[in-house]
Amino acid sequence: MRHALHAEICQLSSRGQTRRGTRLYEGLQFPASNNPALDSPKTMRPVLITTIQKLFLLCCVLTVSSLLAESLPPIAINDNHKPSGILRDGVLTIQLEIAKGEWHPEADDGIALAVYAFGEAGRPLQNPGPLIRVPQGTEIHASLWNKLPVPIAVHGLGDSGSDSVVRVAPGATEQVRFRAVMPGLYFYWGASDTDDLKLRYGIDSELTGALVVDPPNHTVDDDIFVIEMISEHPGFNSRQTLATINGKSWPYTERFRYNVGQQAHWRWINATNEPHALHLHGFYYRIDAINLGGQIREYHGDSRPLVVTQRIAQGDTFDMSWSPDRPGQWLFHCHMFQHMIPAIVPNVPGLLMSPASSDSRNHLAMHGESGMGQLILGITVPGTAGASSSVAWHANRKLRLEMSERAGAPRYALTLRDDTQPGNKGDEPGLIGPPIILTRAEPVEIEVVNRLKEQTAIHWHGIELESYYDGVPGWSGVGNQITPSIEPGTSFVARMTPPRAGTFIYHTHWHDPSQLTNGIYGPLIVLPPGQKFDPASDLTFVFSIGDFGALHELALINGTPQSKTLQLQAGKKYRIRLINISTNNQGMQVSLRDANGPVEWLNIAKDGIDLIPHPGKAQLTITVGETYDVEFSTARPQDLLLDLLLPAQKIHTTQTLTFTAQSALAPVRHSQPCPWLCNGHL
Ligand SMILES: [Cu+2]
Repeated sequence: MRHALHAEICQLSSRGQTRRGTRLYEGLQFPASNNPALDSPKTMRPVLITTIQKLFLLCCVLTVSSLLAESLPPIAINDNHKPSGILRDGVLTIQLEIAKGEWHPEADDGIALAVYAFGEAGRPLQNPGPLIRVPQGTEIHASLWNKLPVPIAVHGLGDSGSDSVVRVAPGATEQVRFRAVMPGLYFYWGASDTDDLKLRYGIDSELTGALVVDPPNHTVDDDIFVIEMISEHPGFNSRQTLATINGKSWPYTERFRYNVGQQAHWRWINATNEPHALHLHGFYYRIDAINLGGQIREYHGDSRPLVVTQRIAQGDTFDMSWSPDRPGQWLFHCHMFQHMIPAIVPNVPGLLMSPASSDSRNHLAMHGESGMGQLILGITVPGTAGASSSVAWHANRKLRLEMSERAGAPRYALTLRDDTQPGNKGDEPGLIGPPIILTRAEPVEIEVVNRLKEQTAIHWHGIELESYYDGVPGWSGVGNQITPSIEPGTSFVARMTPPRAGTFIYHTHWHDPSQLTNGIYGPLIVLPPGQKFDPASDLTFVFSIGDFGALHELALINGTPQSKTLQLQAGKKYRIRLINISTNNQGMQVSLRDANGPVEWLNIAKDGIDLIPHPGKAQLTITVGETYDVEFSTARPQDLLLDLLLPAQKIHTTQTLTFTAQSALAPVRHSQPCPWLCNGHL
């Protein structure tokens, strides 16, 4: 049975990758198991120690002692608020140094790691490196002194957008001169043995600094964030990662406090070897500019994309603006599971500073009651608890979302019942959570009932609601009213009045990947008032990654790796909602194709925000936490493939969409309960 399944789902993964998938889940569920110190044999054979062995041991002890004695200069954390160098008469002079230092990615007295870092002559090393920030037209005179015993190639110190590289031999100093031509957000970075940012992963991964060119007469009112990451190997799918924002990992990242109505301008640099999916809880944000590999695209006014999740590829940067209109505790974080759990210090040579750090390594992996770590920022918007929520709250609509366990995969079953509709006992559970259909501006209460043996929490992704109902246990809320986790046998009532119609997601915010790979998520669809949901023309495809035991990671469409053919009508217009709620992926590609490649569809919404409808190739890169809505129709009967490709994981699955002339379409009957949305005919 499993062999047949394996063959049919067209898995491209080799055995090696499958085994890596195994480690993924072992690593995620039991982060400490990635720690070789903990994987050491529990029993030891008695050993007869000879004189030679004694001498050898002595040498080892001496070597370790000398390593322990290695004293490195401290690396200061750089919040990117203070520009470096001396700016005089249109020329910025800066003396940069590159050396090895001691870095504390968590508490200042917490775990210590030995990494390469940039510094400015006469000042401590910094992570990220010194901020170079100049007005447009400034000439930059930089010197680079490499104090390391290895050569370093420094990229990005050149005319805006150019990929200049300066190679600095061990002990040497090089001079660079360039002009800041184009306003925008850039960065410079160094590496010891690669010229490809995507391949940088070891102790040189913290060699990054921001480079900002301001337009004339610019007033600085922004925050600049450099994302850096050390991983156990270059390229995709590292399961041991230490990712940081401006040199710190959550909960030690900078905290922000904004008043209701205050404007925030944030600027992000991805200097890591993986893309990220940056998601804001509770609010939308505007994209002001994107730097795609040196090409800056600016947006103005209302043409700025309005999103809740933005993908940022390796080497790219983007600028965003947002303003809170409700008080509470909010998060901004990477939605890739691996980058929002406590770091697992990668097993790369030279990183850990002392044997004692193996404890720290364990500590680093296990700390944090909420189970969160790495790429997360916390935001507090002060206000009064319940000021707006409890006053005159009344919901005509009351839903119950019940979670229970079941045998087999997926491990969890979700059912929805509408308490306001007498006799509604809910449908049979599908492979993922049922669609929750809400109406814009209609207050609703959703009671989340936990019949699992473990805690959980549900986040209403993309919905602008009160912080207390946002679903991050131990964090969301206002003042002393903080969202609890939903304990086994209890329930939590979430209130919301969705202000927009569109495609959203509900998903577990409990930091255990088994919930996210076993069905605790589903589509959240908000309709305009007066509109009825029509599953025959309104199709939802939820893309995710499933935990199928022996088969490891499988790409799923609506909860299944083996989608049934979907019978549709030629000549009929369909709204298609595309949702990515996978754990990790790098560039999930979704396309609708015939034998010649992607067909055309009409792009109509992203993250629940209507776009000016525009036709385009039916091919999208969708990152974790994004939703896209498109419209599609075909005049002639044909078979099309909805194709889901996760290139990094090398996994692939498809669903056939058969368009038949209207008269030829026979009614579809199901002999067994149909998994939710699996074929569009509920
Ligand atoms: Cu990420």
